[in-house]
Amino acid sequence: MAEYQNIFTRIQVRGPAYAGVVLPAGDSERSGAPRYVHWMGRFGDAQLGPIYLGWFGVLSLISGFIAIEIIGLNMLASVNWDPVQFIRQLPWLALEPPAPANGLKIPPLNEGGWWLMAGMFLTTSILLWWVRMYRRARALGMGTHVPWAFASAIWLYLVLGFIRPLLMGSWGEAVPFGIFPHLDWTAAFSIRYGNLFYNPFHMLSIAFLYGSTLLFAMHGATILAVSRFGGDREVEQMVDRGTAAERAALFWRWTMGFNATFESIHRWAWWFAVLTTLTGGIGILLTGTVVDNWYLWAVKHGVAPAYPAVFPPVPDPSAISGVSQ
Ligand code: 07D
Ligand code: 07D
Repeated sequence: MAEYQNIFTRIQVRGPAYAGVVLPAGDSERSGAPRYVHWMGRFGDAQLGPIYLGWFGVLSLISGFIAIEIIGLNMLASVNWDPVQFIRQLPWLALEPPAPANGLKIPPLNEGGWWLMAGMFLTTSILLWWVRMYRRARALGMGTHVPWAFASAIWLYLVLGFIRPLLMGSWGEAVPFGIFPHLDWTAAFSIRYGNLFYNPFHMLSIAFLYGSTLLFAMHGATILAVSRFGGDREVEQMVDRGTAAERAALFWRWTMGFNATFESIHRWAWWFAVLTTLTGGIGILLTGTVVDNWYLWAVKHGVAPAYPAVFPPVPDPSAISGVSQ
């Protein structure tokens, strides 16, 4: 028997196409005859379709399209409608939120109004996509773990672009659309509020983010390593622990003294991923609303040492004149 090596081998199991379980009355039909695409099978499942769109899906795609259209056309306008410069400069182009002085008023289109409109459409699109995910999970009789995990990401997104700007009383606090501009915003935000590293919720978010990658690597590797014993049939190994699960568990008990189970590892993964954006959103929400300077906060609470008296006092950036308030 040829040895089954699977670091690089991706097997493509191909049975008769399966349309899925019967959907509840009132749901629209799935569209498209199933096809097989070899190259899709290299990365995921080779079966393409049927796809379920439904009204929430269609409306979400329409609003997402409008949002991208508004962002793209504004960026194109910013390079004088020159398509070559648009492509060349794309990573640097931006659609910026209104200036801080505007507060929460609806600004003229060219002074942040387009940003507000794009944000509304993008948010509508994301929320409708969430509803679609929730409804599809229910329609299939599944748990709603995926939509709730997505909700955690949406929480951070809403805090960054909507909830916190509302609390701060200015759309100008929100994130611009654009690839590098949103990185500049991230760096500026950290500096403006006294270094985000000292925000304990940023610390927690980082620990969960790093933890997620570690867990993902450990879990993916473990399952691949025992798939020659049928370990990739994870659910069967959960309810009826076989030699694959025994070996996988023993491996981790040997190497680190503790092992998750075939079931619990997925709960670990779910919680780590979900907590990354959940704690992150809390950290951003507190910034500027409850805590104005994380470094000074950390000094006050004994997390960071104060600079020795030989240095001049550290000014609070918000107190420096010339900085937008
Ligand atoms: C791999 C799944 C696929 C998703 C992809 C992203 C768009 C944006 C729109 C040009 C893991 C699709 C991208 C639809 C195109 C326009 C207008 C997910 C995977 C491939 N960021 N961020 C990126 C977003 C924030 C930060 C990349 C979105 C915060 C840093 C991409 C949001 C802060 C770095 C991107 C968002 C922040 C990035 C790769 C929303 C703090 C990078 C993303 C909606 C959290 C990295 C040039 C990725 C990079 C990067 C998208 C929010 C920080 C463009 C949609 C405001 C430090 N971010 N980001 O792979 O290369 O995600 O930037 O909140 O270094 Mg960001
Ligand atoms: C953004 C959730 C929203 C996304 C949604 C997706 C579409 C596209 C496309 C289908 C990512 C919508 C999708 C519209 C559809 C297709 C193709 C999740 C998002 C709904 N930091 N930092 C974090 C680190 C520093 C700063 C989190 C590390 C500096 C700010 C994470 C370092 C400064 C914010 C993290 C570091 C700074 C963060 C993000 C190191 C900059 C945030 C978690 C080693 C100088 C965010 C509390 C995440 C946050 C955040 C990591 C450094 C600023 C753990 C490792 C000190 C302003 N940072 N950071 O999952 O939550 O994001 O902070 O230096 O807002 Mg940070």
